[in-house]
Amino acid sequence: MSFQIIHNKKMSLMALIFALSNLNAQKLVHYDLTIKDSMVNFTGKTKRAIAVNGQIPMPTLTFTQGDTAEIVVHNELDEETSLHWHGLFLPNKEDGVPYLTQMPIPPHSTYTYRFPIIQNGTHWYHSHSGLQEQIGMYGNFVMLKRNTDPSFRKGIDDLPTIPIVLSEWTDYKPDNVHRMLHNATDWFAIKKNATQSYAEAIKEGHLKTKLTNEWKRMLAMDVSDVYYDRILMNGKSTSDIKRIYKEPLKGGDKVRLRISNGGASSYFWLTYAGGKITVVATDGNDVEPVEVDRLIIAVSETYDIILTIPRDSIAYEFLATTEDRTKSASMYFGISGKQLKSPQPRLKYFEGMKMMNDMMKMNGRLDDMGMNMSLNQMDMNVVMYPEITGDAKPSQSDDDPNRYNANALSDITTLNYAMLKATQNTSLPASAPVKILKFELSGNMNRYVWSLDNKVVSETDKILIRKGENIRMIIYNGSMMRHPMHLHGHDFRVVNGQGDYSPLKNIIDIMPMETDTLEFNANVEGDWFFHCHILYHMMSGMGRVFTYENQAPNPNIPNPNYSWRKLKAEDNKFHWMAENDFATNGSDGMLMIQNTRWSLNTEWRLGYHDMHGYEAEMHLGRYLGRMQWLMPFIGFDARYRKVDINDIEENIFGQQSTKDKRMVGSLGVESTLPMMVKFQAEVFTDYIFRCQLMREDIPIAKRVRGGFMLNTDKEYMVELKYILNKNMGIRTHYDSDMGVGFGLSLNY
Ligand SMILES: [Cu+2]
Repeated sequence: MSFQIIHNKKMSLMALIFALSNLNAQKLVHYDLTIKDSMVNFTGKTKRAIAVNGQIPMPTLTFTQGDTAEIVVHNELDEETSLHWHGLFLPNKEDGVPYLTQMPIPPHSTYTYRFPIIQNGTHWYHSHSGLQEQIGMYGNFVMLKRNTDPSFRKGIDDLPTIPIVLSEWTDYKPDNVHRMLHNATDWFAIKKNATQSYAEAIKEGHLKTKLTNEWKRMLAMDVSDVYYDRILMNGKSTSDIKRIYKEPLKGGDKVRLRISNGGASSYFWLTYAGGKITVVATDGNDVEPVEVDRLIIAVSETYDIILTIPRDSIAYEFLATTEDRTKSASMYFGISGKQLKSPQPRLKYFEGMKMMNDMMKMNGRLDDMGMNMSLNQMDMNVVMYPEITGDAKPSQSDDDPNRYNANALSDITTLNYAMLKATQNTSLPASAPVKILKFELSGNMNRYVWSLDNKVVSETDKILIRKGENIRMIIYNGSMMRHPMHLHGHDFRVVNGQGDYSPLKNIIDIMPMETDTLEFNANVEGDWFFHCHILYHMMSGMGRVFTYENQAPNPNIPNPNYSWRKLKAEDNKFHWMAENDFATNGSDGMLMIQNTRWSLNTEWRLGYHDMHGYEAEMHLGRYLGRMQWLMPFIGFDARYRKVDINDIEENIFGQQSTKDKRMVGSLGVESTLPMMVKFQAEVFTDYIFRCQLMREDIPIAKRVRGGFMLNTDKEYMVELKYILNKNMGIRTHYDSDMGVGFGLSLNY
C-alpha cells in the first residue's frame, strides 16, 4: 500500500515535469471560418451553396496532438448554423449540436469553439444545422501524431499525405430532396435508370420477381435513395496530383490519403488503378495495415489508405464511385498519361429484388434465414455485383453458406470490419459495470420514416447512462437499407473477433439483417447524439440522445426544456405534396401534408361536361404500426352537381343518396394490401357506407405509370400517365362520372 502511494507520488511528479516541459510545445492553433452564401456552378447551372472562407469543401483544419484549437466562426448567413467536430473527444459544450450542446449560432454573429486536441487521426467537421451539410458545409479535420509518440509508425505516419473529402452535389435544393423522399417519388430512380418497372422486368425475364415484390408490398429499391449530379473529391470531379511536397511523383513513391466521406447520403467504392490499397486507419484510429482491392466508405466514415505509384510517368486513377454506380470522381496520381481504373459495372437490380423477396416476410419483417450476419462480411448486395457473380444469373444455390461472401466468391479482396485490427490493446476497464442496450434499426421506404425500435427522436426520452460504466450496444438492422450509425464524443470498440485488439471507430455501417456489437466506456459527461449519419435519415428522426446521470448543467443551454423541445421539433416537420390534372373533361387533384405519423389529405374533382359540379374529400389520419400499412382517419366529404333534382344514386348495398348536394363527415380506415393496393372503408354521418380499392403509380414502363380506383358507389376510374419531368406528365383517364379525359398533370 505505502509502496503504491510512493509510486503514485513519483508518477505525479514526473507527470508535472512532463506537463511543464510540454507547456512550451503546446500551442494555441487559431482558425477563422467565415460562412457565407455563395453561388456555384458544378453542372452548368448556377445554384446556391454555402462556402466557408470562399471554398467548398471547407478548409482542412490541421492540428497536432497536444495543441489547443481555437476556431472562430463568423456566420454571415441569413440563417442559423453550427459546426460539429466529427469523431473528436472534447467537452460536450464544444460538440456543436444545436439545441443539444449549444444554442444555434445566430445569423450575422460570431462564435468561438475552443478545446484541447487530445487525440490524433483523420476526422472531419460539418454543419449540424438542417440540411446545410448537403450544400458545402463539410471539411477535413486532421490531428497529427507527434513523432515522439510511442505509437508513431515509421513508413506510415511519416509519408507524404493528402487530405481528401468526398461529397456529392445535387442541383435540387436539399429541402426539396428531403420532401421528394418523403413523398416516395421515383424521379430519382428514373434519373438513375433504376425504376425496375414491369416492362423492364419482363424484358429481363423477371416478371415473377416483380410480382412477388409488389405482392410483398415493396417499392422498387436501390442501394441509395438520392440521384446526384456530381461526385466531388475535394470539390472537383477530377484532379491531377503530379507533385507531392513539390517533388514530382515517381515509381515506388507512397502516398497516404486521409479520406473522409462528407457526402450527405452516398457510400463510395474506392478503387485504384495502380494496384492494392493499404488500409492503415479508420475513423482516426490506427489499424494493422491490411491490403485490399477495394473498400466501401460509409457516409461520414474516414479511412487512411496508402497508395503506391507503380511506375514513373504514368498517372494512375484513384476512383470513388457511388454505391449505386451511377456517378464517380477521380484523382490521378503521377506525371503524365492516364492509367484508368475500369468503372464499377451497373447493378443487377432484379437480382437484388429477388434476394429481397426471399428475405421479406409478409408482415414486413426480414428473415436472415439463420445466417447471423455481421460486420459487412456477408454483403447481400453481392448478388447485384456483376464483377463478382458474373453477368449471368448467380450459380450459388440457396444453401451455399458463401453465397453472399464477396471474398469467397471472387479474387477481388473487399474490406470488411472483421479484417480491422487495432494496433494497441483497446479493452475496456475490466472492473466497470456493464450496461447492455439493444436497438433495432427500423423504417419504411414508402413513407421514408426511419427510426430506432420504431420510434423517432421526438417520441423518446434521453437514454440515461452512468459515468464509468461500460456500455455495450447490440444493434440489429431490421430495415431494408444500410445505416451508418455514429456516436458523438466517444470511440467504440467494434466487437469483431480480434479480442483485445478490436478496432476503435465512431461510425459503424450496419447492413440489412446484420447484428453488430459495439462497446465503449462512458467517460465524458454530456448529452451525446447517437444517430444515423445519412442526413435525410437523421432529419427523419433516426437517433437517440445519451445523457449522463447527475451531470453538471451545460452553460451553453440556459433553458434545457425549451432546447429539447426545439431538437425534437426537427423530426416532426410536415412535408407536403400536391398534384393537379388539367384535362379535357375536368380538373382533379390532391394536396397532402404529412409527418412521421400523421397525414392530412384533400382530393378534389371539378367536372366540365358529364359531371358538372365539384367533389371534395378530406381525410385526417394517423399511420399505425412499424410498416405504417394501416391508417384510421376522420373525413369530410362535400359535393355539388348541376343535375336533375330527382337523380338518385344507389350504391351496391342498396343505400341511396342524392347526387346533387351532399355535405357529410366520415370515419374510416385505410389499409395497404398486397400489390400496394389501398383499401378504404368509410362510414359517413348519413350512415352511407363506402368501400374503395385504389392503386396509384403502377410502374408499367420506365416513365409510364398506371392506376385504378373502384368503389361500392359503383364509381370507377382507370388512368395512364407518361412522366415528362420531375413536375409534369401527360395523363389520360376514364372516370365513371367524368368520362374520358386527356390532359396535363402537374405535381409538386
Ligand atoms: Cu439511416
